[in-house]
Amino acid sequence: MSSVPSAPPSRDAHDQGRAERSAAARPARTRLSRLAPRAALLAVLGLAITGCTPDNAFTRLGWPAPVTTQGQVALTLWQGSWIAAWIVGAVVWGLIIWAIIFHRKKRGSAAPPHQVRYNLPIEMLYTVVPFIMVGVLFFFTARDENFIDKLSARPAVTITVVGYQWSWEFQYNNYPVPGSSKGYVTENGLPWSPESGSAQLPVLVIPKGETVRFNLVSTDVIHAFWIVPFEFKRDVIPGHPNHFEVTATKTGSGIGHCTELCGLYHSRMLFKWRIVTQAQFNAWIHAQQAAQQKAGGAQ
Ligand SMILES: [Cu+2]
Repeated sequence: MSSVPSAPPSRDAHDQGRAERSAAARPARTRLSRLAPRAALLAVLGLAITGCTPDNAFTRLGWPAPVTTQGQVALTLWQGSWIAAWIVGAVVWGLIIWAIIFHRKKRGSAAPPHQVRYNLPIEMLYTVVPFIMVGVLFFFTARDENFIDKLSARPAVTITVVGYQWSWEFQYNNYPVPGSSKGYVTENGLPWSPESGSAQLPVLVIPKGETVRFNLVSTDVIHAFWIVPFEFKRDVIPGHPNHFEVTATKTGSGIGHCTELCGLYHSRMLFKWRIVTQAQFNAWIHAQQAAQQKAGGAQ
């Protein structure tokens, strides 16, 4: 009886397989190591292009130019996610092409290419790496969501947005109108119609550079409040007030939407929005106060 234990035959076969594999992989590896810096350079160039070129629909990947600090954060998350997706895509495509080129069946050989299975390090790699990627995306999403959802203790302007079938009412709670039914500046209007078009839509005016809080309430069904370049929308739910804040970074105007199918005239549930300078806002709100006090309520 021999005292030297013999290695199991499968181990020999495994070692041999590994030796063959490493011999075959050597030229591929040198080529890969030459390609890697170029791929890295391309990735850095991609980042530089997105960061340095003028702000346009292409670099924003289809998004409109944001008009608030919160919108800018959402846009950066959108762009960052695309850059991450492209880098992952490039690595995966690179590996696929590498496998196709360097691990195909050899010409003139009847045998199939070397078959590999149960490679623990590789299996661990492709299990752990996706977890890391999800973790990274989760981190940036949670961080930005917290920023976008943050409510300040003392917003400069508070507006209660009332959604109803099929229009909006904007209540400027901190701007009193003595003697009116609501007691503060209230803007309302009519849904879009074929006769009057946008002429009678309600108007929302907010100042640039100030914290504006929106309190969202509904009197009937679920609506959703959406100003496209806010890069943000939020549901307006009966019995469940929602809130959010923005700080506008530029002046502008446009049409806001209801973005939750709420019935027959959902598509007509529009409003006009304007972001104006603080001086213009003050002039506008004083004019509204005077006009509404004269009229004895909402105009
Ligand atoms: Cu609606």
